[in-house]
Amino acid sequence: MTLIDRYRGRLPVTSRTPIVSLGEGNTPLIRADRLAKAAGLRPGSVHLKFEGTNPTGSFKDRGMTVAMSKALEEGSRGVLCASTGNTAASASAYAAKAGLRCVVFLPRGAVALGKLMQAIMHGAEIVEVAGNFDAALKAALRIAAEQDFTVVNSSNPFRIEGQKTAAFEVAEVLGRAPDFQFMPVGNAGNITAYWKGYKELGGARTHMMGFQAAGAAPLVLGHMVRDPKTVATAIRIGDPYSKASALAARDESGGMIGSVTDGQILAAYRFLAHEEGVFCEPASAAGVAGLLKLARAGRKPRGTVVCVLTGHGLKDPDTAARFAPRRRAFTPGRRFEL
Ligand code: AN7
Repeated sequence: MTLIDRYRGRLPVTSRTPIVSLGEGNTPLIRADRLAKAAGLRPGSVHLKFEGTNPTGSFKDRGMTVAMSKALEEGSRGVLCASTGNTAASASAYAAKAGLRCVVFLPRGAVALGKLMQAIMHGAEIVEVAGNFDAALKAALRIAAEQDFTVVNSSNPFRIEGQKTAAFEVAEVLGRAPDFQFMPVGNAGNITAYWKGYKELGGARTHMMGFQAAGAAPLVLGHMVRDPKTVATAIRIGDPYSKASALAARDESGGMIGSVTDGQILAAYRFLAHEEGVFCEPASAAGVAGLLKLARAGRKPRGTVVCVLTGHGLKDPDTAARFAPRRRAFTPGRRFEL
């Protein structure tokens, strides 16, 4: 069953909406006892919502199935987005499936290799922007409005509607919403979507704990960042579109939005792959880095904890390659000691 069919009653679709699906959603919630131990928490209290198993390898697919289905229903002439990579990869694939034109505005030199390859293979029209994501988004919104293209960034409310289904899945598996949720924050659509999802389930109780990279932390600093910098290119965003709803999620839930350094992000990224067997992309590890940072400062969460891992590690082979281990040589015919 498609994600839209599974949650049809809670999504803005009708029997006339043509569904564009690639088999998104229904991602695993993985018990993470080594992570729990590292954070000083009880076994069984920490889970990873691994969104890397979505069709294009990120959570964007949940929103894209709804946004693309609605674009098709509305007779759109084409879709357009600005992206740090994952939105572009997802839009490219779903537009290919829908048979719609897809134009992606990408910050030059700042998109992980795997994401760029996805956009290329799905036949998107790629526009290189001489500037960062914030400049690309501004241009994309203006050009799409002028020329009547459908924007499939998270400014499109159908994206948020689709992405809130992840909260439903988490609550279904746990039997109720978690006490704490740790997640990365970039353009701030996903924290907005999860909070909407938990609220729709009633009795919202999950503390929303969002983490930005220290070099790209406008929601922590309280002002936009002109030249955002971080190894986690997915969240290299200085002026988040959904900042108001992200701050509302933080305040309504009694949560926080904090920052983690690139060193903390890469340590969490490596820990998850090494100790939990889950390979996510660097940005995805920001929430886990935040959990470990708070735990080390003696601010341990109580109850059940979910960390959202937003994208697959294979998206960004160049960052993984930095961790090249010692390699041993084998010569055929010689004995090899294990
Ligand atoms: C892996 O693709 O903004 O806070 O243009 O790819 O909802 O923006 C990606 C964001 C977290 C942040 N993790 O989510 C884009 C883009 C990964 C991401 C985020 C992104 P939002």
